[in-house]
Amino acid sequence: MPANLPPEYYEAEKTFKEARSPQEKIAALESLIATVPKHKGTDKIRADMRRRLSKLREEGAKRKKGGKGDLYTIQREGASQVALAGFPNSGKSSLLKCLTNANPVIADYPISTVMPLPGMMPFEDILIQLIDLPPIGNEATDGWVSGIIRNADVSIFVIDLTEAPNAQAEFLLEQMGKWKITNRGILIAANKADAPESKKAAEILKGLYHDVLPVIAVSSKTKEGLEELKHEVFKASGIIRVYSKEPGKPPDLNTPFTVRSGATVYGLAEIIHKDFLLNLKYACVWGSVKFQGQRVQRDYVLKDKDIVEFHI
Ligand SMILES: Nc1nc2c(ncn2[C@@H]2O[C@H](COP(=O)(O)OP(=O)(O)OP(=O)(O)O)[C@@H](O)[C@H]2O)c(=O)[nH]1
Ligand SMILES: [Mg+2]
Repeated sequence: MPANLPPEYYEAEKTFKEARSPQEKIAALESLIATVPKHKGTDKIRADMRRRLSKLREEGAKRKKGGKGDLYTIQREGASQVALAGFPNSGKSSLLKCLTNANPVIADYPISTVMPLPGMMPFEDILIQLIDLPPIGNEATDGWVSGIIRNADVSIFVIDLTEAPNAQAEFLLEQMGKWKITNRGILIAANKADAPESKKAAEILKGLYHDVLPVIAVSSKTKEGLEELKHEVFKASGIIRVYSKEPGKPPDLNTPFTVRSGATVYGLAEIIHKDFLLNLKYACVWGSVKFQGQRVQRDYVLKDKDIVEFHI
């Protein structure tokens, strides 16, 4: 970390890290740039930040031009984006309501959901975006629904344990195959586990599918299985949380960086700051290492909840 950055920089950096929407990010980055003193030693940092700012502005402008189609695309927020897919009445909206701050229509008639609705699900110290969708198998909506599922990092198949669950799972997997949606995080939330016949149905479903994808029995009525579901969603997202630390100071455990699992110290440096990337001598890591605070090379593969201190 360059020695000559003022304390306001670190405050502003924190706000930037916490910014979620593109508008918030742009505003926070503008404030961050303003805190960097202008001299030769900070030329690189400022140039890098200005590049990042113009990229964010370009992305914002592109999004605005999107027009009508935008109704059916959901802007990414949080650490990962998760689509809820399933048959009518399987309980997608009920799960969204249990797990997030959103307030969807829940009804005992089919196709009560007609538009995509996002909500933010807290998982420990991060937020994950869930998107409620109309049911699969409806010609009028399948086009854009499949688009949202394709773009998401993870899909949850919400299956009603009281209505031929095995056939639902088979149909949904087949449909994903037809849409060529493969090679991504998918899991099954076997819903309505509170119903009398559900225990046995859940066991059969797990027996059929647990080699292929996680099957979690849940109930939005009793809240059974919801914590396990959150953990599995996090795992399927393929991300880890890492915390940064300045030499001689305690780590900032409030605002994790989320990076792809398999990311190295070098990869993290790339995300945090170009300056780290160019001048990195070594890093110290707490967490996954054998000796806490151990020096590691730049190709060290980070694990969830590691704390990283960069030395430049
Ligand atoms: N017993 C029981 N009923 C549930 C559970 N979750 C949802 N339901 C009921 O199932 C019905 C459908 O729930 P919704 O959440 O609207 O289902 P949906 O999948 O969003 O339905 P569409 O939007 O029409 O596709 C409602 O009557 C809910 O009260 C559950 O865990 N247990
Ligand atoms: Mg619904």
